[in-house]
Amino acid sequence: MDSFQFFYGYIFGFGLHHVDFTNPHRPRTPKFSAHVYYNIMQNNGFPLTEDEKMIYGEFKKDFIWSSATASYQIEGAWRADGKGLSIWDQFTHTPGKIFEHDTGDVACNSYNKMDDDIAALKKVKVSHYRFSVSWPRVLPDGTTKNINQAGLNYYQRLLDALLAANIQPQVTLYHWDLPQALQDVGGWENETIIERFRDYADVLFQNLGPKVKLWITFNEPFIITILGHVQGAHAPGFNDRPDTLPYIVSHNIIKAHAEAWHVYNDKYRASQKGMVSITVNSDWAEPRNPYKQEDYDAARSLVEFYLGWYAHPIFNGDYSPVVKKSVLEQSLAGGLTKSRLPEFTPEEIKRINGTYDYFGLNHYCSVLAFPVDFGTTQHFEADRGVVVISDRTWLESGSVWLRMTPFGLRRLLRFIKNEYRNPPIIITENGVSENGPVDLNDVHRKYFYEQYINQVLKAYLLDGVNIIGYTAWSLLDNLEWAVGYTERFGLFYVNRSDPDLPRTPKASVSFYSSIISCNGFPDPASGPHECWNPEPEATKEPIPAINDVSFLGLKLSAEEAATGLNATFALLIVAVTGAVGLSVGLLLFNRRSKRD
Ligand code: PNW
Repeated sequence: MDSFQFFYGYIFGFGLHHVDFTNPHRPRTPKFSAHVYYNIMQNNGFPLTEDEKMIYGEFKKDFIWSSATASYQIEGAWRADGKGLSIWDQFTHTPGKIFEHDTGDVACNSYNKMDDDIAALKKVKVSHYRFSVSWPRVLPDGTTKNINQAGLNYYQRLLDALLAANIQPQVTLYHWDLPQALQDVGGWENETIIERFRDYADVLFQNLGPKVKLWITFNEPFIITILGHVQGAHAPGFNDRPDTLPYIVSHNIIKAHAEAWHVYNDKYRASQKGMVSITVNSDWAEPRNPYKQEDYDAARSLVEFYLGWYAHPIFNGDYSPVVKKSVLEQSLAGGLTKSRLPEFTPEEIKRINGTYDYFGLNHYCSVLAFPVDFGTTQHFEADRGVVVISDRTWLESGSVWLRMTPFGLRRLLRFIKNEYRNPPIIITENGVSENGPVDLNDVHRKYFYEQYINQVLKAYLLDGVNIIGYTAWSLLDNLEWAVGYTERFGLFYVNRSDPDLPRTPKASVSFYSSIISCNGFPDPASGPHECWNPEPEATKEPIPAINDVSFLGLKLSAEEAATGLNATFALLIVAVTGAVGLSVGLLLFNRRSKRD
């Protein structure tokens, strides 16, 4: 209990119980820590919580099991066969934008390595493959004035190869590679883009539609808006109007989505019988302090401004009341007479509402939210009024923004069920990265997929969420946007130091493939199960080091070559003769001592 602390008297309370020293009876009250300690003693340790316990069971029949990529991240062939330039070609070729000046010029060369990609998909045993179409490959200047048949042919060949392998396509129309020609006239800021996007969608539905049953109009409007038009970390790289630009861009994206959906609905649905929707991404947010109502409100606000920004107009009609209220109040606080959030007309609300055939969700992680008053600042962040942090006990990944928080996926799925009247949900992305040395035995990814997919199973079996599909991001290590090739999300490792860019399965491949074969998690108590057959470790093939280089006829890692070069230069200053021999000697010594 709190007691006398010598020099400090009674100002520090070390106790599990608070003692009221102003009261002559010295009453004792247990603090929260007393309850925590009591539970530890009761349990004789730390048993798994309900959240952490695995459940066993199967997903729906005909569940969609998929893996995903995106055109700019894998295709390469940036100027092949009449392709136009995209804003990502422009952005990656602008000095200082991408880590180590990486570009998608070659990427995984999937434009020329279709067979390898199909072989990889077969190895994972997915039922579906999610890829995106490069708009400027099909329409080089973004408009239908000039349709690039060679570009269309590539996607036709890909669809044929997938169907021949009994893999169904999920096609994304827009995964961020806007034709540069359209950016030159204002990109997503210019509302004529709504028509341009509708026409582009029409071309794809007409030409590819007979072979496609699942369409995604936009991938992650939030990231397009915030990273591309508020922070400037993604193409087109704007950060000069964080008060208005995000709202204008998002407004046009939502309308463009709706128009594309209507084109499909009016012209193609009857004959092609597919489904069209949008993929929104969202973190899940918990209150930083679970004893503060303001933190609950902040967590709610975060999700409303993330998922809800797009989902509310499309699934419920109009912007969410939380978003409307916050942007209006902050606009007025800044001395404006009306909200910076554009309004939909009643006709527009009607036209947008209901333009979905399922709910496409990308999810990676959760955060802890709390409110911050930004005063009169006119900025998207100030409108939202929320700051987020992570819990340091959450496992890290190869990306700073991504910590492993499987529990959040189930909660987000439940939120979608309750908020948007239980739509069918396809998880169109979920995955984890590593960076640094290559280790094909990716235990962290196996753990990630096991834990996250198990939470999806709980959402389905215990919460009645109508989940119809799951997609692992990503099939291949690929260009991770502004961080280049350093953060690797792939089920397959792509050796970039070999010009052939070979794909090698990581251990997670056979693990994910077992979940797919079992359509869930079979109970080990009733086993063994034939479907559950993950290989204990990744292939024993030698692991190629990244950036292998030749130095004096030796095959060395970049690091070793640098040691050799430095030694060579240093010794050259002292004496030219013998320097090379000595540096090679040093190098070999260095290598051996590392091995030892
Ligand atoms: C998604 N964040 O992007 C994209 O759809 C993929 O192209 C990408 O490779 C993948 O996730 C992994 O990053 C995101 O900062 C980018 O929260 C950033 C965030 C989330 C998703």
